[in-house]
Amino acid sequence: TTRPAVLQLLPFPFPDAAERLAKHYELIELWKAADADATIAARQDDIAVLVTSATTPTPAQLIDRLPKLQAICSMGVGYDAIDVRHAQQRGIQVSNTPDVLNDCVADLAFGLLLATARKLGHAERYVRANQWGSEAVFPLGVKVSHKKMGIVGLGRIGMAIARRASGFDMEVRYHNRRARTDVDLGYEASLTDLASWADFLVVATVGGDSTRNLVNREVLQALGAKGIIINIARGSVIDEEALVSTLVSGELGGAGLDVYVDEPNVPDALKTLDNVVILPHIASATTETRKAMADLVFDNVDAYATTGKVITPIPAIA
Ligand code: 8YV
Repeated sequence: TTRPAVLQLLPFPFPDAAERLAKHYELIELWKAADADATIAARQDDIAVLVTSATTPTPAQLIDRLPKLQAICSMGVGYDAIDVRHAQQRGIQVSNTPDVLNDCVADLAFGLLLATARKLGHAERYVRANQWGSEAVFPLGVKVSHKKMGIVGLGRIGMAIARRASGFDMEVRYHNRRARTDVDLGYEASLTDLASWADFLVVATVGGDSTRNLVNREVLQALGAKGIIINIARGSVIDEEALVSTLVSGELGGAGLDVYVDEPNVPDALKTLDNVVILPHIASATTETRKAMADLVFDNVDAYATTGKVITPIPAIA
């Protein structure tokens, strides 16, 4: 009899991860297959576990090609690329990798804030272009310490960002669908009011349909010509067309972005603006954190193989 198989959709940065998988399952590394469709068709009845990631499309159409699928284990905390509701309706467990990446994502939120407010990217280009010492005086940035930070989505990553803000003597308020009862931070029921109050607005929500275009033109205009928006969540949370036009028009002061609507495609207008810092979705991309994420993926697979339950299940989606 063939061993139950794990269908792994993407290469992981750590070779030992694959060895760990092989302990319980036959490993099918889909990206190595000459014909991915044929590989899935040939092994569909053996595949018990699917290993994917927060940014690897895992739609219902793929899930339903695997009639014996019992668990989907994803690398990453976000799950908007996975049809979790459909999987759960089929009784398939879905796991992600929460918490292990909170520090790095929150660190990068501050890296983006400092880089945008103090114009670090622009300054680097200024020096590399031998402009220092020329008539082109480098422009002043804005102070970060003691300013007002609005956090959109005060979850585990949002709380890590709030802790860092206290180290910068910043005042923090937040917007969620509902106020939290376990934090002593100010709550704004209106996102527009939060944006009007804040000097800096940091987007830390989940992605997907529930938050699509949550930060719209009105919110961006309320943040205003001296305001800066930081996005370490998902590009879909901000109306990207409104973001570009308010940055170009000067209605919005600046943006520090790690995520975009159609990655890896970044709107060209953003690449020409000196009041914008643009990064290639690297918030969790450190050796330590990606290793911890990969380990947690395979801990989930191991746990499923030995107990029938994943360790970090995504909560049931109604
Ligand atoms: C990575 C992420 O892009 O965790 C997430 O939701 O977006 C990032 O950590 C993802 O994990 C792919 O490896």
